[in-house]
Amino acid sequence: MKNYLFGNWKMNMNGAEIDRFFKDLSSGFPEKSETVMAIFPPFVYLERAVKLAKSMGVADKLSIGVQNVHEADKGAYTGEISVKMALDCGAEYSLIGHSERRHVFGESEERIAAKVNACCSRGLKTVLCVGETLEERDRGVTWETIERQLKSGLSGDKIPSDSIVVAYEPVWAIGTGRSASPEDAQEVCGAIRKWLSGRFPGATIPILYGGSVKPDNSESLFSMTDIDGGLVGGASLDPGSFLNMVR
Ligand code: G2H
Repeated sequence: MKNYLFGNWKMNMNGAEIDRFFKDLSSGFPEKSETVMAIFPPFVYLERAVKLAKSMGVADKLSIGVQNVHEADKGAYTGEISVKMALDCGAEYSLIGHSERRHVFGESEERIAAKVNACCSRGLKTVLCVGETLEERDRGVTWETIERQLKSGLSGDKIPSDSIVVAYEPVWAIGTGRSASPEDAQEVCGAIRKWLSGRFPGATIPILYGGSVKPDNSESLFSMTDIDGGLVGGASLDPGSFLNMVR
């Protein structure tokens, strides 16, 4: 299994900051790395990020992804973008079902499944995010929650296993500075691995952990058996921290 480091910039960074990020990143970029890397900028900067990655000579190791897409190809959906548009701008990955989409924007399980299917049918690799709230953890229904999200999100019958990455992001650990302990994260990621082996027999699907990952806790999290890497928010905005976590 390869290692993964994906940076979800959320609604951060402007053009000048992105230019500086890539300049700084390229100067410290590892010549050889086994880590699959991707950055998910706000969609208005997708093309800029793709061009910068190419011009800095890192495009073969660093992919660009989109943080959200609409499931329809086109139409009267003000403010939305389609999978085709994201692909046209050079995106290789999408993030679907992030907790901020589920809980802040009220995305339903059905909509998330429709988005996963739209991405898969168009050839956009998909990071399906799952995670329980603090209330669900306290009620002891962590696994029921994750299993429901996996079952629904991956319910399509034409999902190619090599297009899917699963990110476990406990909602209570996102942007709070409070990461799950490596053991807690491993317990859930191990259960996700087991579930995925039933859904996609023989497939190797990467499982990432996300939620307040930073350079000083990444090593202990990424050393867990069923954690193949990280989906990092805040700490991915700094090129030094990003490279540190890759190393
Ligand atoms: C979880 C994570 C990235 P952060 O949302 O998806 O963000 O690392 O800031 O908790």
